[in-house]
Amino acid sequence: MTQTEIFQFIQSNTLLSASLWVNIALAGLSILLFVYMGRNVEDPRAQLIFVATLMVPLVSISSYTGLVSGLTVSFLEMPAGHALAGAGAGPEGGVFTPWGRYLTWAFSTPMILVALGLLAGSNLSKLFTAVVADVGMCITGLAAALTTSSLLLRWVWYAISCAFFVVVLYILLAEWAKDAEVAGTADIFNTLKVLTVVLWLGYPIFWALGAEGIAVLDIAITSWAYSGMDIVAKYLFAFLLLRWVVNNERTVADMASGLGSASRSG
Ligand code: RET
Repeated sequence: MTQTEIFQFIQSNTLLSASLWVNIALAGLSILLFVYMGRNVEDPRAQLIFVATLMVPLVSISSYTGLVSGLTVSFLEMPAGHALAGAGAGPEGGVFTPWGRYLTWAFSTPMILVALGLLAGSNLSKLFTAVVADVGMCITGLAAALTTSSLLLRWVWYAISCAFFVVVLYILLAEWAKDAEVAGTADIFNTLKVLTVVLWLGYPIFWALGAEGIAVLDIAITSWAYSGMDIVAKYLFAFLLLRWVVNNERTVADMASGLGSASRSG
């Protein structure tokens, strides 16, 4: 299928295309809002949290533009044994695979973790571990979606991705939760931690249930599931975090952190 045909396929499925356009609109509004909210932030650590958080809707608008245009979507023939092997939605067969999502998660989710790690007062080792495990999770998730030779190997990739995810969850739930107590940011950190853990768990669940997994959910429903989770995990998350940072800039500037003080030396 050519890119134009994929573009037309997406546009002709109103439910599917709405799930993408709505995120382009919300990401655009979030970018404007966050730039405005951050206009007077002066502390370097607070500024770093702002920049990392602002990257989330910027990556998102790029991601969804890639999907809606058909650039980062393919129709892939599923391996033998897959529920949709030999079938599929494309005119020439194949299963709708929005692989651009998984690719761009490798850029957006580390920004979420950097913002959370800074808020928790993480040291560099934990921040590094969380970020590389997260990138590993996204790239092996991409590999799962793109593997068409063997059903078993699709799920092996999926399992590897889950192993990386466990590392991220451990740092969020155990390490950073403790660090945030020491840093004096436990309240806001715990709220964002719960929001993050609950929502992020939804992604592998919907991947498994969607067309690329066991295919009990249709592609438009799966796309809405991701888009809905994205709205909360990205824009609402970012808004809550940034609103807190603006109102508590002093706390951020003075907090105990394993990364040292970002604002003053000595
Ligand atoms: C995949 C499939 C393989 C197993 C696992 C996954 C986890 C994905 C997650 C994605 C989070 C994305 C977010 C995006 C917002 O920008 C790749 C679906 C574990 C946790 C928060």
